[in-house]
Amino acid sequence: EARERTFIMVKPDGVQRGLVGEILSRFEKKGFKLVGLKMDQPGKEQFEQHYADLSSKPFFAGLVNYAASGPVVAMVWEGHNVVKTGRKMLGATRPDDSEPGTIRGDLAIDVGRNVIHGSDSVESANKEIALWFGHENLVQWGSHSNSWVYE
Ligand code: YYY
Ligand code: MG
Repeated sequence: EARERTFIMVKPDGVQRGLVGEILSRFEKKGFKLVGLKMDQPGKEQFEQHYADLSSKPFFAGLVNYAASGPVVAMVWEGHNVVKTGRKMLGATRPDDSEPGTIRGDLAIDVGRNVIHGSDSVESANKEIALWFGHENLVQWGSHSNSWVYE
């Protein structure tokens, strides 16, 4: 059956701070299936597209500079309700509004260094997956855990 997909990215601060394994592990342990993974350092143009909806915000230029300032780790995770659940796992945009137990609540302090990106809707996820991977480049595989994760 077709399951939902979301785009998750460890931003440059998360990579520099050695948080890639921790973040990947949270999604993996939850039971979601990894179907795309790459380290990348694209130019600012890609982040201008990725964050196009925010182009009129005062923090846009700083956000794009920061995002392009070092390597990121991009992932696509698949599973039931993964977009909404992924956002819950991230926490709020502002780490000081994020509950302990969430990625930003546990691992970040500043909104401008909040370590991770996650798609905010299925529609955004589809756009972001197309931009970063291309849907045809994701890996389709059968997880042996499937029948132990889903009833
Ligand atoms: O989806 P999410 O990352 O939680 O927040 P967005 O509203 O899409 O903003 C993207 C990104 O921009 C956010 O993760 C940090 C940064 N940002 C900021 O630096 N200052 C703000 N007031 C709001 C967002
Ligand atoms: Mg967003």
